[in-house]
Amino acid sequence: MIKDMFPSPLPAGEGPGVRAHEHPTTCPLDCPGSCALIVTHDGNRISRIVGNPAHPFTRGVICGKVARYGDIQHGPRIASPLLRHGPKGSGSFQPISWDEAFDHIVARMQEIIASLGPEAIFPYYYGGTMGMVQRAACDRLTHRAGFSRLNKTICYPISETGWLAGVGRVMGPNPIELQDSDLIVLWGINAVSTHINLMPFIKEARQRGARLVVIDPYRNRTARLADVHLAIQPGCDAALALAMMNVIVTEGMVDRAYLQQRSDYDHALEQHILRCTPEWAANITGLESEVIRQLARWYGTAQAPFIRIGMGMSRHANGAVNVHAITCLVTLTGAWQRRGGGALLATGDAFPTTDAPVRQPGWLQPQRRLLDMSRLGDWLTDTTLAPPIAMLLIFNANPAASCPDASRVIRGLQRPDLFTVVHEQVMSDTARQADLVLPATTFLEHEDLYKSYGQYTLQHAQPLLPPWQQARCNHDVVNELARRLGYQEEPFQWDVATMVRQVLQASQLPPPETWSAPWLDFTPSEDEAHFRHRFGHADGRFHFYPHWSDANMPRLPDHWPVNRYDQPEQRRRYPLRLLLPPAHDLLNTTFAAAAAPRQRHGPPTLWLHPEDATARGIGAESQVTVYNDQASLTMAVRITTDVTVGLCLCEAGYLAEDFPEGLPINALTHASPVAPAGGAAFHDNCVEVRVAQSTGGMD
Ligand SMILES: Nc1nc2c(c(=O)[nH]1)N[C@H]1C(S)=C(S)[C@@H](COP(=O)(O)OP(=O)(O)OC[C@H]3O[C@@H](n4cnc5c(=O)[nH]c(N)nc54)[C@H](O)[C@@H]3O)O[C@H]1N2
Ligand SMILES: Nc1nc2c(c(=O)[nH]1)N[C@H]1C(S)=C(S)[C@@H](COP(=O)(O)OP(=O)(O)OC[C@H]3O[C@@H](n4cnc5c(=O)[nH]c(N)nc54)[C@H](O)[C@@H]3O)O[C@H]1N2
Ligand SMILES: [Mo]
Repeated sequence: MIKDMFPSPLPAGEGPGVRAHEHPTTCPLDCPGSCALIVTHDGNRISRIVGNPAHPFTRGVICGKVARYGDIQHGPRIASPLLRHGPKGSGSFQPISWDEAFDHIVARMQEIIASLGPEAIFPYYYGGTMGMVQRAACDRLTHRAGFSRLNKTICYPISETGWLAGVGRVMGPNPIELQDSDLIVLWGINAVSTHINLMPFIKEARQRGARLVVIDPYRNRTARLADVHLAIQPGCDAALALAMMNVIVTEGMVDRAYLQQRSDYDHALEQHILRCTPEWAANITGLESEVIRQLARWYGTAQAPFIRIGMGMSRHANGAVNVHAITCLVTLTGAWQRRGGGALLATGDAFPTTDAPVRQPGWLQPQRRLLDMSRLGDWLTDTTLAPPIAMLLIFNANPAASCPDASRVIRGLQRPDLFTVVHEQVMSDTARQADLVLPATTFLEHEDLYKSYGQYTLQHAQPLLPPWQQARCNHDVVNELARRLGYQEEPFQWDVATMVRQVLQASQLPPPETWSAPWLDFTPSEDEAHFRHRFGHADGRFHFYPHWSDANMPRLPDHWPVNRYDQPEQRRRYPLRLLLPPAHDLLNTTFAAAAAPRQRHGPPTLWLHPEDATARGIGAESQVTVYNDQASLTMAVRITTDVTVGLCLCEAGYLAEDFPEGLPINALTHASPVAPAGGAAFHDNCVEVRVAQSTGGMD
């Protein structure tokens, strides 16, 4: 019956890897895997979610979070539009109809447009769903109406600018080639937690004798599996890469013919590398010079070394410079050329797709201001911003918890003159602060196309279940709002299925009915993926000399000491560095509102080295208060050598209600702009820690 309501391009029970009563779909979450899933359900409830064994990258492997997506699908959801009726943030709402909700929003929008102009309205979205149709739907309304535009910096641009500076194109060897590598370096990526699909390929390579090296400031789940874990100090990766380059030059492991043909390498650069000795880097990175030498020798003599660069390592003020330096190392030995070798950050530029029908860039009014999403707290609280933000329209994002300087974001959300609309599945920290909450469908309830950023397939997924209660999808909400504002353009009349087909047509791709599987494979040829004939820049060469748009950035690959910890005043007042990496059982803050994943994740806990604990009189049973200029948060402590002296961390994703202070973990992060393109330095924090007062002092 459901099948008739929601016809599938491949009827249930058909298609590669799929049996009767099983339905193919795609994980919509913001993760490089974009896993192909198979869902078993009875028309209302899902009973099983597994990876699709026939998908060339997923190969049946998915993470535990998504296997238990029922936690969200059938957990407490927003059932109907809700209008605030207590004070902001009190969580007190009354159900209203969709009609009333649209009337409220449209009346308020018209009032704001008339009094302050359309730029006073700021639509904000991010990673709740990565679907091409649903995710950015509100952009076409932004462009048509002239609202403030969103600069999407929160995740990717720091690493992207670092990668593009050298390579010029965002793609690289197929990650499946990890299985053909003889030296795998996971550099600032916690793959066991954030990209599980890499692990089977790595396992295969190791069975054939490959080594696994993990470069990460703490012993995370991935580091535990490694042959060697290098516990580098945060924000120092360029120093390590340069010192490895130094050893490779001095010990004659450079591929000079390749450098000459494919790069701008020159004598001046070599002189610079010769100054960056392992001893120099040891001082900066906290690693021993002999360890650096050994790693460089392994790297320089490996047949096919593959470096998977994580976005995590880029979340520092100097992140782009560090990513660029790693790609320089790969070029020095010519490792790019060889099957199983090279490096990968992301895959986006391999796709021939355009989302122009969804976002309608042609309607863009270029004079409209562009606001860096990572600085939302500033925009909401800056009294000089003209016009001020009078309405926030939030889709698939939870900025009250996921944005840096979260306490400022929350202060902003509590402004009495701000009207906040949040389209959500669950009562997130942001929804709680809203004036109006709208119920959103899940990926099991709406159609979409999914482009991956960690592998090379484009996937199509049909809805498998009817929308729960009154939930509506992003696409439909945006189109209804636009129509009520009087916009007549055709894209505002299209339904989701039409939009999917428009996107495919604009991308010169066939409609999904004609696909032989729920995916199309855009894996580049091996020559293209390994940049064998050219890199992405106009001159076809790899650029050791980056052309940063910000003149303050170093002209050569170099260690660039601009992080918080590099400022003596910060270091004096807040001597511990704090990392806030993603949690294994959550996805950013998705799942944090559901009971079972929350329980698995456990209460907020600070990982602290025994020496740092002793110096502060902190014992295993203590509650600790972690503080800096931005905030003060109380949590449990785990005293462990999984972190080095001077470093502490809390695996993130926590919500405001998880702390006695009522603020989310990102209250401890700062939102200073990151060069050259904006973004959030989530791991660049200095803090001090003391025993929490409520525990009654020292133990
Ligand atoms: N379970 C889970 N999976 C996720 C997510 C999640 O929240 N939870 N988030 C998803 C999203 S949106 C993204 S963008 C990806 C991100 O996934 P990854 O690219 O893996 O990035 P992170 O997990 O943020 O950080 C990876 C590691 O970088 C380390 N790191 C921090 N600073 C440095 C440094 O200066 N140098 C080095 N070498 N390492 C450093 C951290 O300690 C961490 O272990 O994961 C996706 N997958
Ligand atoms: N401390 C720290 N903070 C971080 C990071 C970190 O490593 N450390 N990582 C950062 C990164 S990489 C990212 S990408 C950002 C992500 O930050 P956000 O984009 O805010 O992602 P989430 O926190 O997962 O919140 C997404 C919300 O969208 C909702 N949602 C899901 N699907 C839909 C849908 O179809 N429609 C609508 N309307 N809503 C939907 C979910 O219920 C969820 O509440 O977080 C950043 N924050
Ligand atoms: Mo992300």
